[in-house]
Amino acid sequence: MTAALPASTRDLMAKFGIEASVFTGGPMASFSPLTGEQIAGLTPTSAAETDAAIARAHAAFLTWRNLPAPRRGELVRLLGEELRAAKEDLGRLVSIEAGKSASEGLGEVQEMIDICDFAVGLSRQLYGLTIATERPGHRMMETWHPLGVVGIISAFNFPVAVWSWNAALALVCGNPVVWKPSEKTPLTALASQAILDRALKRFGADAPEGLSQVLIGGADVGNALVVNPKVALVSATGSTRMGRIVGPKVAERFGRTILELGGNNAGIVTPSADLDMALRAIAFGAMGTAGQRCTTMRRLFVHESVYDTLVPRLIKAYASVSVGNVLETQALVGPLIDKDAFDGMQKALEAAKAAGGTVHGGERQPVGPDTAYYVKPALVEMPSQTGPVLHETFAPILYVMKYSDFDQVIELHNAVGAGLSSSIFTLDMREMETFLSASGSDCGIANVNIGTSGAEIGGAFGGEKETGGGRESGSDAWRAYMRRATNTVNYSRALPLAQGVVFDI
Ligand code: UN1
Repeated sequence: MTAALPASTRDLMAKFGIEASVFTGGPMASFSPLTGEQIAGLTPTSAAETDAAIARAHAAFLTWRNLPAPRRGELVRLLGEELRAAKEDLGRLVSIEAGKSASEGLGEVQEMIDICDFAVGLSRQLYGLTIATERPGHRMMETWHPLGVVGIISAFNFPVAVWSWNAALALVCGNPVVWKPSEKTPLTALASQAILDRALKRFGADAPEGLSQVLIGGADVGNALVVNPKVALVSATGSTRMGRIVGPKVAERFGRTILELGGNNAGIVTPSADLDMALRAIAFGAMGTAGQRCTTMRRLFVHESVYDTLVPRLIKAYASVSVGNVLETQALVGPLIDKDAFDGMQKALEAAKAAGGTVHGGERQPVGPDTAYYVKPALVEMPSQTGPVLHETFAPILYVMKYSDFDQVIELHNAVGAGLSSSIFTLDMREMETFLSASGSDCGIANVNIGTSGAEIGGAFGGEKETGGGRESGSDAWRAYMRRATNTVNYSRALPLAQGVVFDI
């Protein structure tokens, strides 16, 4: 298979110091969606090797947790430096392996750099509260301690950024990481680990062996990570179906989870919306990354008074968007990840037609060999929110519906299982505030006059309901990676009991 391996991939991997023998010759094939060509054949990590990796990580925890957090932050600072140096190469590898446009591939690496910067600052800000106590001569406070080994399961669509959100926070919080990337994107994982290895080398002997490891394989390897009691936190990104398996298994052993599952994100365009702005935001949100972000806009509610102005313009934008091989052209939309994604998309479009939808676009595009799956993004005008509209299809399909009443549209907006991201396009303060209020959007992310995707790392990222409830990245998401101890100190000569309880002996 080495003959079929595109030379550019081999050369790129060599830049990370990874020889072809590491990722060829094994039975686990992975492909570039740009051409459908096989670019790697890896050997999966065995169950015994997985357990050994977790044991190594646990041993590393016992040392790493005692290193002062700002010193741990220094490792993440170095990681950020190495990522800056490798940005172009890693971004290109993301394009090869996940099919993202050059700009989005680089954007993903930028997201990694941003979270490193955030985590470095955080390493001096792992604050606990000091709390007023009811007892004289006492002090009460809380301390945040490292938690243990963090298992990371990530998806193909953000093959490296999601790891970095977790790894950067976990490392400053005092935890080793063990990462099971998607079997569709193993090379970017190996490259990311190689970049961290460069940082570790510069960091020196304070970093224990086994602080960060990669496991190669599919669901069985993920399962070995999930059931291992030494893994204190499992942070899993993927489908709701996957979350339903992972969540209960970790809960059964009282481990912790951060679940970042499916989204069925919607936008609402109100009568006062800036339609030019809405058009651009919807186009990126719905067609960007070929509809393969968990934050992709999948449903659009347009007020009846602006429907006939906006929707024909959107249909035109859909027809004219460039679809192509992102390494050879400036195309905005790259390929679907594989044939399964294409089949899923066509099935959803058929179901939409059967439910009375009018489909614009969605056809396969003759780009590259037959093994690659490029499609025109699809805009589907739907008479109501039924059938496939209620479920996430991981492809560029935007279901567009007309609405007349604001309260009703909020209800429709919230009437799906997932609760990740949402946006409203309005210049009306009452509509905006209602959308952001307790009775508005029920999602973890609610935006005004921007799309549903493209979140910055400074905010907490995640969603409600079937999205899983986890939060990653910014704000105080770090707390999920630590354990809290409440400490009460008596510096008096008496022993008053709380709640005035008397127990004199
Ligand atoms: C994902 O699709 O899994 O908000 C994550 C965004 C990105 C992250 C998406 N920052 O679109």
